[in-house]
Amino acid sequence: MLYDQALEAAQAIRQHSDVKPALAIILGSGLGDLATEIRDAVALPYSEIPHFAQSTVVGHAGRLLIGTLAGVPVVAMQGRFHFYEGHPVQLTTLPVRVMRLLGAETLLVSNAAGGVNPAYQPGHFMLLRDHIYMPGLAGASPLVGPHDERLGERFPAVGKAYDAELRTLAQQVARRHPEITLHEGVYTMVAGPSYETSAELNFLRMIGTDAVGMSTAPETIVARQVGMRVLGISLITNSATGNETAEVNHAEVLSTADAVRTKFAQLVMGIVEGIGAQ
Ligand code: 6GU
Repeated sequence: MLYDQALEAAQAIRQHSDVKPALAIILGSGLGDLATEIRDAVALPYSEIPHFAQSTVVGHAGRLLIGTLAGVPVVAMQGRFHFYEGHPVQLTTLPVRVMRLLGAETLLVSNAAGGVNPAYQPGHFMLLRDHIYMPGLAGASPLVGPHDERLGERFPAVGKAYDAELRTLAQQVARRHPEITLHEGVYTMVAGPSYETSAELNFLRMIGTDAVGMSTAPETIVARQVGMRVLGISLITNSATGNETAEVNHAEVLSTADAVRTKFAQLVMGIVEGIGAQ
């Protein structure tokens, strides 16, 4: 059972650290650097955690860190599991259940995304106000399967999945850093791993997408099922309007992430400090 797997993983992790994290962080493509800011960190490769899959993507390290960030006890995933790697979606979100079992009550989830809103430029950030979960609408939800009461509700409400108070906090932090542009918008998750065609981008824009990526929505849904507050941040790595001259590629995604890593660290550190003060 999924719940027993999560429990076994949490118990194995507790053998290595007795820190009880208040906050869980998922670091997206190229954003894993923030992990170096975690103090007194215990780092566990996913291969050492029962039931964890392996992260197979360049730019994703594949380890769990437990320590303190800006004075707040945290558990952080440096690298995540994607549906497009061939893992069942229930498995890609298992770490969220595990981090909740370790004690985390809030999830800060980040990703690299394409900017569909024409005002979004590479290097800008976007807070997720809401999401459209394309694979989930079509049946690939992490909550599909036999129900076990220990997992949470069978039919969780996700209408207000992204916490308004945490978004306000993030906006306040961004205002202290004039070099950071922080939008707020709708993230659409597609399964990938191919990027979108021009026609698909047209469609995504018509349905209200501001940024498009290949992760996050299933993790948010599971986090809501287990009762966590969620803050989602996209780094806009490229413009995905369908009118651009050059096609997007993974190297471009990583190089934009690399160029803004200091801004991302400032934003997240400020948010974590604010969460610590709550
Ligand atoms: Cl343009 N599309 C998708 N699906 N994911 C992305 C992206 C685009 N840019 C970064 N990640």
